[in-house]
Amino acid sequence: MDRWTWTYEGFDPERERLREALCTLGNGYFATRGSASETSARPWHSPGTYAAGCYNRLESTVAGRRVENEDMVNLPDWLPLRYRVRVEGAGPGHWLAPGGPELIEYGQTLDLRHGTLTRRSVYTVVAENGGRRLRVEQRRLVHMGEPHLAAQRTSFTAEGWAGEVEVEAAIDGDVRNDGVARYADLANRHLTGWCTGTGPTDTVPIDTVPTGTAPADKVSAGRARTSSSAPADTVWLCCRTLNSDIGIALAARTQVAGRPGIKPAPRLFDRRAVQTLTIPVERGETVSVDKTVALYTSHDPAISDPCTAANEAVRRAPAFPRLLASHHRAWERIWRRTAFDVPGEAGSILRLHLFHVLQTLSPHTADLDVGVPARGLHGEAYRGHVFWDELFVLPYLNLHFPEVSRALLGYRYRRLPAACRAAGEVGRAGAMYPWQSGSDGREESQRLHLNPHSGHWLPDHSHLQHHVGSAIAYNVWQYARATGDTEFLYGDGAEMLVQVARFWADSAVWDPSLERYRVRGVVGPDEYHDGYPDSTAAGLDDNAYTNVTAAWVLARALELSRAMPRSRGQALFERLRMDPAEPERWDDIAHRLHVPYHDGVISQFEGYADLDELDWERYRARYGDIRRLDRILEAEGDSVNRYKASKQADVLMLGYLFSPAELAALFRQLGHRLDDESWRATIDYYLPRTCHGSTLSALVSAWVLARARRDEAWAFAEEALVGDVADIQGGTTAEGIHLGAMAGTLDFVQRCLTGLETRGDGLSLDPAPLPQLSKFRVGVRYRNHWDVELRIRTRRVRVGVAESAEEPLCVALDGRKSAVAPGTARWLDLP
Ligand code: IFM
Repeated sequence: MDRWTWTYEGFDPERERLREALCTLGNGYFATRGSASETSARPWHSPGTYAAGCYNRLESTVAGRRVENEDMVNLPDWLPLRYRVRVEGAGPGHWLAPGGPELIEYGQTLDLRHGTLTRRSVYTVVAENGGRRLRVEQRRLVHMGEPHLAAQRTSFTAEGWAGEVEVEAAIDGDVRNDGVARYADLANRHLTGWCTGTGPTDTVPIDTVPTGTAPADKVSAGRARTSSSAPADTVWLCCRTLNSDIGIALAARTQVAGRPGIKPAPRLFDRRAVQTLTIPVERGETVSVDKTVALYTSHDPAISDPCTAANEAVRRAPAFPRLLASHHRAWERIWRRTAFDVPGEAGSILRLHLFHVLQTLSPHTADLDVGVPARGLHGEAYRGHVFWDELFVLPYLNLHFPEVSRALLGYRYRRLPAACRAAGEVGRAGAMYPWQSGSDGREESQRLHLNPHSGHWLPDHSHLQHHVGSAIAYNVWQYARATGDTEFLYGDGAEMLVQVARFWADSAVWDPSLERYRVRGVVGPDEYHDGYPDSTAAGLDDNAYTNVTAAWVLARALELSRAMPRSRGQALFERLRMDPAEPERWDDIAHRLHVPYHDGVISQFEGYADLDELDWERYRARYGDIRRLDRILEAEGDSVNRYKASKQADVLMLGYLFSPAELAALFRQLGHRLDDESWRATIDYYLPRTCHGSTLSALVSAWVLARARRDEAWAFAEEALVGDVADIQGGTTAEGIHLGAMAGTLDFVQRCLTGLETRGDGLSLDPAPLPQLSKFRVGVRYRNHWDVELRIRTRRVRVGVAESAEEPLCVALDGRKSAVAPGTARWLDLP
C-alpha cells in the first residue's frame, strides 16, 4: 500500500473473494467486482456486476414457509477472457488461470488515483522448459466519465518462445445471485429472456456446440440475431429481470491493438456471447487485446432500447488508450472535489474508503432514483438494500457533492407515499419508512433469518427499527444546513420531516402513571434486543435512542412549520390535511417523551435494568470472537435478549448525532439534565457491554470517545479503519464493503476531529485532534464557498477560502467569530 495504490501479491484462493470486493471498480451507475477474467470457478471466485437500483423479487420456500426477497441483481458478467498458447511446433496448451499449475507469479494493484485495477500473472507455457513463459498484464476500468462504459486491456508477452495466443472473450448471461452462502437456500435466478447477437457482417455459427463448451451453454436456438448497429467485432447479450422486467443489454467489442486485420470469430449461445481470436506472437513480443463493454438497462433515460444503446455506445467508444485517458481525467475532477491529506496508514485507508464511497455514490448518482446500498455495489449481502446507513454517508457527501445528497433524499421522497401507506396499515398517521428499502419503498426486511451456527431459521423483527424515519429527517435537516437549499427544505424536505413527526406523534401513548408519553414495541439500533426475555411479543418499549431522536424530529417539525414562508407552510399543511392542533401536540410530546434511567445512566430501553449480566470473559475464552453473540447464544439454546449485551452502539448513537451542547439541550427539552459527567458515565456503562457486531459500532464509539475520553478513541478509530481492509467481521467484506463505516471514517476526520458544524451564518469549529491524528487537512464545500480548506494542527487551525465573488466566510471558534475573505486564509488559535 502507498498513498494511492493497494497491491496484493500472490494468488490466495482463501482471500480471493475479499480481494474481489476491495478491488471492485464502479462509477455510481454500475460496479464490477475485482474478479479474475480467466475463471469464475466456485467457491473461490464470486464475480458480480451490479447496476444501482436494479432489483428483482423472487419467492422461495424456507423452513416450510413461502418468503419473498428483493435482490440487487447480479447482471451478466462482462469480464470473461481466457487464453492459452500454442508454442511453435507444439499442440495447444491448457487454458491458463490463477490457481492453475502453470501459474508462477501473480499480483494485483488497485490504483485509486486513476481508478484502475491491474492484474499481473506469469505462467510457464512448456512444462519441461520453465524458461518459456507467458506474462500477462490486464488493466481494467469502469469509466467514471462515461457511466455505461467499461474496458479491459489484456497484454500478453511471449517470453522465450514464439507461436500463437488463443483468446476467448465472452459476455456470460448464465449468472445467479450466489455471492452469499447464507442465502444458498433461497431462489437466486433473476434473469430470463436471453438473446445474443453480433454485427451484420459476420457469419454466426448458431448450430454447433464448440468443444470445451460448458454444459449450461446451450446453443442459441434461433434467438441469436444480428443488430444493424453492432459492428463486426462486437457481440451483445440482452435479457431481462424475471419479475421487475428490467431490460438489460451488454455489448462487447474485442480488438487486437494495432492489428486491425485480426477479427474475432463470434459464437453465440443461449446465455453467452463468445468471441475467439488467434494472435501470432514473436519471441519477446507483447500483444494487447482490448475488450470494451457497454451496459444499459431499460431504466436509462434518453435511449430507444437498451440493446441499441449498448451497441451504439461500444461502436462510438474510442480505443483503450483514449478511453483510459478520459477516465483518468474524470477521476481527477472527482478527487479535486474531495481534497484531503491525512498522514500515514490512516490516510491510505481513508483514501481507499473514499474511493469506494465515490464508486458507489458518484456525481452520476445525482441522475438516478437510488438510495444508499449498505454494502455498496460491491456484493450481494443485504441484497443491495437501503437501511439507515445513509446517516453515516450523507453528512460526508453534503460537504462535497450536495447534488448527490439531494438525489439520495429524492429517493426517500419518492417513497414517502409508500411510507405513509405503511403507517396507515398499522393504524398510524404520517410516514413509517421501511427498515430495509429497495425498489418501491415497501418493507424489504426478511421475516426469517438463518443462524449459520445452528442452522435454524429464526423470526426476524428488525422491521421494528422505526428509528430509520428519524435518520431520514435528520439527513434532511443536515443537508439543508450544509447547503442552505431552502427550496428543498420548504418543499420535499418539509413534507418528509412533517410526516415522520406525525408518525411519532401518533405512536406516542400517554402513560398517566409516568406522566410521560411512551413509544412501545420498537427495536433500537442494537439489533440484539428485539423483545423481552421469554415474551412472545416482538419489540421493546421506550428505546432511549428512538425516543430522544423522535423528540428532536418533533421539535424540528415545529421549528420548520414556524420558520417556513407562510404560503409554503399553508399549502403543505392543506395538502397534508393537517389539523391546526397538531403542532401543539408535537410540542407537548417533544417535551414529555419517556427516557428511562437506571443506576444513574440512561437505560437502553425500559426494563433493560432487569436483564442479566453476561459472563463476558467466559464467552470470550470459549469462542474468541463474540461479535455475533446472538448467533452463539441461540445455538446454545439461550437468547441474547436475556442479557445486558448490545450488538452495537445504541444509546451512544446520540453522541454521534448531536454535539455535547446539542445533546444537553435536547435532554433539557425532555426535562432531564445531561452533563459531561453523566454522559461519560453512560459511555463507561455501555462500552464494555457492547460486542461491536456491526462495523458502525466502532465508528460511533470512536466518535463519542473523541469528545469525551480522547485517549481511548484511537483504538476504536483504528478498528473502524481496518474493518474492511482486514475483514474484521470475519468474512463479511467478501460479500460487500460496509459503506456506512467507510463514509463514517471520512466524516470522523472531517466533522468529528474538527468539530465542524454548518450554521446558517457560517461554520463553527471545535477541533479535538487526537494525539495519533493531530495534523491533517480537509477541504469542504459550504454553500457557495466551493473550496474551504481546514488545516488542523495541535494548537492552531488554518481556514483558507478560495477566491470567489462571495462574501467573507464567518468562522466561529471558542466563542469568537472571524471573517475569512475569499482568496485569503487565517490561522486561528485553539483554546
Ligand atoms: O444498518 C445496519 C445495522 O445498523 C446493523 N446491521 C447491518 C445494517 C446494514 O448495514
